[in-house]
Amino acid sequence: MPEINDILSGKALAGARAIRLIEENDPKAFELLKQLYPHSGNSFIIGITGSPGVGKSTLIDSLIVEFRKLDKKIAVIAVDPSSPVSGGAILGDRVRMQKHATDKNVFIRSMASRGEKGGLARTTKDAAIVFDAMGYEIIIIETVGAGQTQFDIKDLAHSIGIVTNPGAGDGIQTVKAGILETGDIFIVNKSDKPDCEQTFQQLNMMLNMKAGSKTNTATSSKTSSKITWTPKILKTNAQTGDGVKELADTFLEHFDFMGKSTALTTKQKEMENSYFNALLKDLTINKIVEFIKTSDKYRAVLKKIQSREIDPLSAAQLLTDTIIKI
Ligand SMILES: Nc1nc2c(ncn2[C@@H]2O[C@H](COP(=O)(O)OP(=O)(O)OP(=O)(O)O)[C@@H](O)[C@H]2O)c(=O)[nH]1
Ligand SMILES: [Mg+2]
Repeated sequence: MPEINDILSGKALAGARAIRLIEENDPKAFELLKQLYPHSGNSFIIGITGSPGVGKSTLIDSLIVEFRKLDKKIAVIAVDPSSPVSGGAILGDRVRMQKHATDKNVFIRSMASRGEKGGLARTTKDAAIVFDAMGYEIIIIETVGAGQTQFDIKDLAHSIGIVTNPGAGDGIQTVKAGILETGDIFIVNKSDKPDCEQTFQQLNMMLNMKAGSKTNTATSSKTSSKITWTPKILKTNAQTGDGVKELADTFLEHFDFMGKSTALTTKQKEMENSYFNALLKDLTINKIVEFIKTSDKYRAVLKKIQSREIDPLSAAQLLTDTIIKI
């Protein structure tokens, strides 16, 4: 098990060991995280999300350049990078972000889905705690898609950048996936491609419509005077770095904005709640199943399934309804 002090003093090897324990779902990781948690809560966590192949990794690579100019220590967690579009896979991401491989102030880690226990969201959160405790000022999480599960990028990051590309339909898709609500900064990447301006305008219109509908409902309530962040839209070329400085500045501006209002504290609380709920789910589920299995009812129902008196689906329903009555 890595030394806690080595992690806290930012030693890369100790950090890498901790992340490995998390990935392997080693019980030692749980104990380690308990000790690290009090030292976390200082990083600015950015989520970069968008469809496969929109250029998230390339953009992050360019963002690192900008953040390094500001002397920030950065960690990147690339979540489940397995898109078929770009050839996917962990190796691809490492290659794309390789120019920072020798910079000791940059830590890039890919994490693959294990499809078990709280899934990738919890593993990602665990890894973010390690990087946070190690003293990385900025943590960037790259994920494909947002708003699809109960515990996802909005529960992991303070600020969310949604990446799209120029071209018909992509803006519409964004809305369809219901992620318009989730984004703090919208990025039209691959600005070298045709129709960039059109996609920009399309997004702009959609965001204005959303803002308009919100204002209408807010005027009748006392919250109308509450200062809120207006989502920004930016155009970038991740390959040349065009517009990426503005993007880095906008992320920092958003963080600053949150810190000056109640938004940051509210967000932190939401993030903690989600993590706690995910942990609770993971820890209780096995216990409950084990408990149910010791009951006479379980045995009786099992017999009925075997004699085909009842189907397993109705049986599962019946059992959970009768045993768990809170
Ligand atoms: N023309 C152009 N190509 C770009 C730009 N940004 C990225 N690309 C290319 O788009 C392809 C996909 O880029 P990635 O950075 O791997 O995209 P991604 O969103 O991380 O992909 P996944 O992680 O697989 O979902 C690569 O071939 C990049 O070189 C850009 O601004 N302009
Ligand atoms: Mg990628």
